[in-house]
Amino acid sequence: MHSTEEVAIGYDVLKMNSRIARRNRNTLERHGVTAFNIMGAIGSGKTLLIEKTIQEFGDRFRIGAIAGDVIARIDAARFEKYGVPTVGLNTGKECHLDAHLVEHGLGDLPLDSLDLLFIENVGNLICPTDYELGEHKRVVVVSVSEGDDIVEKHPLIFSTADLIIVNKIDIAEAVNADADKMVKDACTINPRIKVLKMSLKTGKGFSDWVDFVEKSIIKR
Ligand SMILES: Nc1nc2c(ncn2[C@@H]2O[C@H](COP(=O)(O)OP(=O)(O)OP(=O)(O)O)[C@@H](O)[C@H]2O)c(=O)[nH]1
Ligand SMILES: [Mg+2]
Repeated sequence: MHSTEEVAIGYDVLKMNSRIARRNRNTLERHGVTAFNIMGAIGSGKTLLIEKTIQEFGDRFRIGAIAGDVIARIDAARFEKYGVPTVGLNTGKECHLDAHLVEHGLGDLPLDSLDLLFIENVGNLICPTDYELGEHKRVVVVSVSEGDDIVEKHPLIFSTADLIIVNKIDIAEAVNADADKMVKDACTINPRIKVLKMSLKTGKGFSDWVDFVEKSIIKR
């Protein structure tokens, strides 16, 4: 047996995070930048989604990127090779980005010269849920290879998301996954969520993502 005491630390940390996230959003909007928080488990396809988006929008919109990783600049380097302004943020032992880290990242980006900002969160379906960053849209990328019960097992992150991308449908049969079940689970958890089935490998579903991004753009 052990006794427990309630302390307000967690609440205060999240309250403080939300306050900084609001400040980030104001900063972004002052510069006319629309920001996307790209979340999802390790290896679900977050970096590839952003890379393909940079290639797609190359001439039409000015894109910046923030790559959140526990260590190293491997994903940041993947964005930089397209010549887009990029900041790599390392979280060390933390399994999510937070608004304070992102505020520093915004300070290192030429916001006046950007239209869109893609923030790749640390690979995880749990920790990023509570931490708003100041983004305009919250996107979760899940892969069919995570198992088709992955959505119902992690309801919280989907309950706060604007869009879920069920990715790697090209290998659904090989991994014995039912992508439609994943879609159905997401809609049950969050009837407001938009859902896209996609293969970043074959390009299936990508044009719907392009539409989503374009419709999300904030007015200056
Ligand atoms: N077959 C297939 N492979 C894909 C697809 N999308 C991504 N991949 C592969 O999945 C692997 C992981 O993709 P990333 O984009 O690096 O995944 P991530 O979510 O950024 O991973 P972390 O940053 O480590 O969390 C790479 O080998 C991609 O080529 C897809 O639609 N189909
Ligand atoms: Mg990545």
